Amino acid sequence: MDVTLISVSGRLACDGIRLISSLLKKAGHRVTNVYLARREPDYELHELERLGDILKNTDLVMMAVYSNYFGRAIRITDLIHQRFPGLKVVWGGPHCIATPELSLKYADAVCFSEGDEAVVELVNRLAAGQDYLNIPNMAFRVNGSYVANPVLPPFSDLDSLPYYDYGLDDQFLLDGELLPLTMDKVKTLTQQYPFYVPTLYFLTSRGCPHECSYCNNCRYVSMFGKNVMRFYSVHRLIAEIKHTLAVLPFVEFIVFGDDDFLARPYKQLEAFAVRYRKEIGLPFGAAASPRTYSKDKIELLLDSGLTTFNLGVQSGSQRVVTEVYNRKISLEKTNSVIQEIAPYVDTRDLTVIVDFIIDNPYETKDDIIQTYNYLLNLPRRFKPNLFYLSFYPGTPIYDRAVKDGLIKEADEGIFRSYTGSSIRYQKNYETFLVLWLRLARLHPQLQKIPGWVFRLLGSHPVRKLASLLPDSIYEKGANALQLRMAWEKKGKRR
Ligand code: B12
Repeated sequence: MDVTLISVSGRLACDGIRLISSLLKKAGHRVTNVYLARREPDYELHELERLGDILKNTDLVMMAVYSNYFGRAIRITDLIHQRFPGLKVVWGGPHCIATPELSLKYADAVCFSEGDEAVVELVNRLAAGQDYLNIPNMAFRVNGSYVANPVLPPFSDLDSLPYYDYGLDDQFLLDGELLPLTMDKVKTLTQQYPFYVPTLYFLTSRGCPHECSYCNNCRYVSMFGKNVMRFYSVHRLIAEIKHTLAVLPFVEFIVFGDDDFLARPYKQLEAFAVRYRKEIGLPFGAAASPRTYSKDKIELLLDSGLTTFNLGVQSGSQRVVTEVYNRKISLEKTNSVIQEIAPYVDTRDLTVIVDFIIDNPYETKDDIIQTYNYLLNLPRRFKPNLFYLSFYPGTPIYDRAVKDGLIKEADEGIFRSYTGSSIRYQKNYETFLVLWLRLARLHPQLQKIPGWVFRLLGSHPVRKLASLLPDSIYEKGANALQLRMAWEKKGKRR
C-alpha cells in the first residue's frame, strides 16, 4: 500500500512516527513522510494545499498528533476529506493516547495505545481488502458511534523493532513549498532549543516509574494499572545509535529522551556506559528524578560523556509536589540529591538543569514563594528551567481543571506550549519574582546581584507592599520577562 505519514509537530520528529515508518516499510508498504516541522507561524491553507501533490497518489494517510498540534491536525484532516473524498486519515501519537474519543471526531480511525503491532496489522488488512474493524489498540467510528477495541498488553520485545527511519528517501518538509528533505535541512532543524547544536533525541526505554498527575503516562497507567518499564538491550541500543549516527553524521549531541534515564538497573547502566564511551563517545544529556538518582549511577554516566543532567523538582512546595502533582518524592530527598551533584558542575563541567512547573492555578502565593526560595537556594550555577503547566487530556490534573471549570474540554487554547507561554493563572508578584530570578540566574550581568536583594524582594513586608499594586502590572512584567528569555534564545540560535 502507498501510505503518507504526516507529522504535524512543530519540530522535526524523532519520536514514534519514525518507528511507524520503518515498521510499514519492513512490512513491504511504500511510505512517504511529510513533516510540518514549523511551530510558528501556523500553516496557511495555500501551504496545506501543497500536500495534494503527494496525496493524489496515496492510498492511506496516517498522522502523528501531539495535543499542542491538535488544531493543525484537524485542519489538514478536514482538508483531505474535502479534496480527496474516500481517502482515509488515521491518527496516532500522544494526543490519541490522551483522548481517543475526541480524536475520532475528526479522524477515520485512531490508535489509542502503542502502534507497533496495530499499525502494521491495519495497513496489511486494508491492503488485502480484509475486515480491520476488530484490530486491538484501534478505535473506529461504526455507524456513527465510537467503538474502541481491546487494548494489547504493553509492547515488550523492543529489540525486535526495526531502527527508527532517518533516511531521506520520500521524505518531505512542508515550509511554504513541499520540499524534499535534505541532510542540510535535517541538520538545521536539529539545532533547536535548548541545545542549539545538531541533537539527536533517542529513547532507550518505554514506561515511567512515576505517576505525575500532569503527564500523559497516566493514560498508560489507567489502561494497564501501571506504566511498565521496558528497556532496549544494551547491545541493541549501541547498534542503533551507531546506525543512526552513520545516517546523520553531523550529530554533535545526544539526548536520551527517556522519562527517567536512571530507572535502568545499575548493572545494565554500567554495561551501557562502558560501551557508549568506547563506541559512541559523543557528549550526551539525560533526565532523571531524585527517586531513581544514585551517586554511583551518575558517576558512571559522567565517565561516559554525560554533560547535561535534567532533574525534575517541579515545585518548592511539598504540598504541591505531593497533593497536586502526585509525585512521591520528598523535597528533603531532592535537596540531598542537589547537594550531591552540585560539585560536578565544577569538577566535571556538568550542566545541571532543574525543572519547575509554574503558572499552576492550584498553587497559592505562599506555594509560589516557596518555589522562589527553593530556586534562590539552588547552587548558583544550576540552570532553572520553568515550564508553564499545560492540561493534557487523560491526566488527573486535566480532569480536575475541567471539573473546577478552569478549562473547557476540547479547547485548543489549553494546550499551550510549556516552554514559552504567557501567564494565565498566576498573575501576581510572586510569579513575577520567580521569572525574574530565572532571568537573573541565566544572564551573566544579572548574576552579580547579591543574594540579599532577592531575599528582600521575597520577604513578607515587600510582598505585602507589592500586593497593593494591580495584578495587571505583574502580568505584563512576567510576560515581558518571558519575551526577554525568548529573545535571548533567538539570539543564541544565530
Ligand atoms: C522525547 C520527547 C520529546 C522530545 C522529542 C519529541 C519529538 N517530537 O520528536 C522533545 C524534547 C523535543 C519534546 C518536545 C515536546 N514534547 Co515531548 N516527549 C518526549 C517523550 C519523553 C518521549 C516521546 C517518545 O519518543 N515516545 C516513545 C514513542 C515510541 O512513543 P510515541 O511517540 O507515542 O509513539 C507510539 C504511539 O504513540 C504510536 N504512534 C506514534 N505516532 C503514530 C502515528 C500513527 C498514524 C499511528 C497510528 C500511531 C502512532 O505508535 C508508537 C509506537 O508504539 C514523551 C513522553 C513519553 N514517554 O512518550 C513526551 C511527550 C510526547 N511530549 C509532550 C509534549 C507536550 C511536548 C511539547 C509539546 C512540549 C512543549 N514544548 O510545550 C514539545 C513538542 C515537540 C514537538 N514535536 O513539536 C507530551 C505530549 C502530550 C500530548 N497529549 O500531546 C508527552 C507525552 C509528555 C507529557 N507531558 O505527557 N518531547
